[in-house]
Amino acid sequence: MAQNEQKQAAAQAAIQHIPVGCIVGVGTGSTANYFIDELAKIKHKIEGAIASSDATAQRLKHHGIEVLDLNNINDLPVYVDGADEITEHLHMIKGGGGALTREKIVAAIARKFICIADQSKLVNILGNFPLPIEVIPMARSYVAREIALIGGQPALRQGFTTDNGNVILDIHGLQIMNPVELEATLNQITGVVTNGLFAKRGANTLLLGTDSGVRTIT
Ligand code: ABF
Repeated sequence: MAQNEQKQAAAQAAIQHIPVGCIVGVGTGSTANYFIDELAKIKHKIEGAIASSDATAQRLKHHGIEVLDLNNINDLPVYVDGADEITEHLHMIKGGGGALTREKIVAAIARKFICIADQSKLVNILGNFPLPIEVIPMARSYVAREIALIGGQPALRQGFTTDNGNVILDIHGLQIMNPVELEATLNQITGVVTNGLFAKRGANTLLLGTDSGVRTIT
């Protein structure tokens, strides 16, 4: 199966995990886009969606799926999103698309996080994919220096502003042996809004599109 077919197969498999009548958290990226297209086919069976980015909100609305305000709901049964890297422990690097902060907020509220991905995303150790960090613009240089002190090589994502008006530093050169600890350490740096490690709150289930079908890891 080609990579896009693997993404689509994972997205199709996720539909089986959507309870009838519920509000669905929806992620960002090409794999999430396949999921939105599948969700559109069952839109009469859901109450609406929470979007993790402006781009996702637009795509949902284009399909006629109602986009709700997260502040007006108090229960989100399920969130479906992709990842840039994921381990068998279901720890992830996310944020390659720059939507990490909203993704992390939706993930925090969701009772169940289902990650959908093609087989290239499964890794033994996180860090080959540069770890994105969303930073308040005036703190950019300070945060970059702090990251260098812990052994990372930060690079400003050129020409990019997040949906929240901030910048992204992509950290290269990390081999992340303890994702839960590093996630907390990075959050302690003043000026950091969010980092792209989803370890404290990882995924509950991974639906991995592979050459031999969709593999489920829980
Ligand atoms: C989002 O989309 C991100 O957190 C991650 O950066 C990206 C994965 O994109 P794709 O599905 O296009 O590989 O889930």
